[in-house]
Amino acid sequence: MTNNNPAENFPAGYLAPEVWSWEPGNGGQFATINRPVAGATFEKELPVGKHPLQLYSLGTPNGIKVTIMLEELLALGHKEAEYDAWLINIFTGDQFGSGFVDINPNSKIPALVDRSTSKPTHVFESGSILMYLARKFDAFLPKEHKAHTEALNWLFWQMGSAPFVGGGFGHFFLYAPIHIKYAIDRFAMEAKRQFDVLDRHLANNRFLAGDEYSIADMAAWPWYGQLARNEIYGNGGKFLEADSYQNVARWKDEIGERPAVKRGRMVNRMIGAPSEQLHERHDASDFETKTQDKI
Ligand SMILES: N[C@@H](CCC(=O)N[C@@H](CS)C(=O)NCC(=O)O)C(=O)O
Repeated sequence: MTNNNPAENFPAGYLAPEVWSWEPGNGGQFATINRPVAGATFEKELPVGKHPLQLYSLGTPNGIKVTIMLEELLALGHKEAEYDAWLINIFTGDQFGSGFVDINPNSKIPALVDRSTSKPTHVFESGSILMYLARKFDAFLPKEHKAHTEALNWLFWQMGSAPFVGGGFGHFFLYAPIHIKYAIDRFAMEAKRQFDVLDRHLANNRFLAGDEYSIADMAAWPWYGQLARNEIYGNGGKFLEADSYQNVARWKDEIGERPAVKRGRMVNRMIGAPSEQLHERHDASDFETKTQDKI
């Protein structure tokens, strides 16, 4: 702490103690579920469907990276990419059930189990899942040396940058119980800087790895594309003037038109128009028959 004058702190009078202690229920969106310790809080087996790939997720930006990839793989004709997508509602604490924690000890969606291997393979971290699927199906990760490296550069860039957009900007703009100018200014500046990084790169590149659409685009679009479409964090995209980044706008429109992207973003989605919410996906036909407006 650089400011040790409690009167100037927020809330006034606050002085950070030498050792932090947990006060549950600070009023924020995740206050009732987040804790400073890891591990399961209750016993619950996860359901298992008929397909080789079992996805346990929610239709957040990190979640739909994976459903977009799976839908793209299926669109390419990879039948072994068929999957069951089960809903993990992080707002009610499903991520702390023993079955989920067994797959992802970090208690965050998305988590994938590949049951086509001799023993089921557990995969967590959205970037790791994208790489796992790209390698398994030899798709959406360019082979040419430079493009391959660029795809991984931008994939890892996105994985490192997302917490500033989500946990930083999104949290303090939408989820925090109060608006703190300092926090919003700090993270809005960083989010805009990231948009500018993308915009300058996309001025000379159709996709993040160059000419080839790749897992790097699938990782970045759910964040920057959806933020620019004002589909996450309320009117956060407007607040950041995300539509002023014209190369990002061109890229987000092109990717947003892909049928697999349109399908992928519906899976495990719990907000927005009922016709765009497919809470669980077990069959390709579910997009026609099982959206929330039809059941
Ligand atoms: N780095 C992880 C982040 C995953 C993540 O933050 N997931 C959020 C939803 S987007 C979550 O499960 N939050 C639940 C919680 O924090 O308890 C990844 O990319 O997979």
